[in-house]
Amino acid sequence: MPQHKSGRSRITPAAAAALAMLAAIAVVAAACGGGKDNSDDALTVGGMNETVIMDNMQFEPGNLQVPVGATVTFTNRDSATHDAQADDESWETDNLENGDSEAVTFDAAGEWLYKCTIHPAMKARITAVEPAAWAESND
Ligand SMILES: [Cu+2]
Repeated sequence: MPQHKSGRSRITPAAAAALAMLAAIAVVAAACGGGKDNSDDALTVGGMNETVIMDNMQFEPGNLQVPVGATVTFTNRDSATHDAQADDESWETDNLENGDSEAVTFDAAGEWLYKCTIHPAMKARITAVEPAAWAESND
């Protein structure tokens, strides 16, 4: 039997500190990695004034259709700070804390996938359609 060499396999204080730091980073990374992609949820057909709630690391409704000219108000009800930014960066909100809201008006037809830049896995979709198309999908 090889003689146990005292200290050889013990964790040094520096190593322990490094491990503690890695554990802390892992916790933060897990928090930052949160978020759910709701962009392919069943379509919600909305009107001229709609609200998208940010809560539980999700946008709700996640797949919203509005008529051209509609205003969508993003409201954060989560403990985490969120924003909303179109993937093509044609529109975005400021960082919204719990209780904050910001309105975005959709003046042109289009379809936008968007995300929270703080939690990029938190994704959703907004489609703005001409009123005739909106009425059709609303039948
Ligand atoms: Cu977020």
